[in-house]
Amino acid sequence: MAIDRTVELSVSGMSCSHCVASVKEELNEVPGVQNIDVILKPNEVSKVTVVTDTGVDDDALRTAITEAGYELVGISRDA
Ligand SMILES: [Cu+2]
Repeated sequence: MAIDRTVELSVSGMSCSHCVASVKEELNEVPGVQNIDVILKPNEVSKVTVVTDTGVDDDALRTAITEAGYELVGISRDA
């Protein structure tokens, strides 16, 4: 049985649907990422929730956000 886990990313610098698409595109390339949900808060800190059933590396998530052109300002995980 797969255990879903979620990782919540706080991302600054996102302002429109194109930003959302860029972030999703980069995160989709990170190994272990199953699903991505974005709550866009233009010019504030947006919430990006990543679902994984295998676990995912924080540094890989950070790199993906940076490559999309935004800044990862926080990571929190379920227990
Ligand atoms: Cu944009």
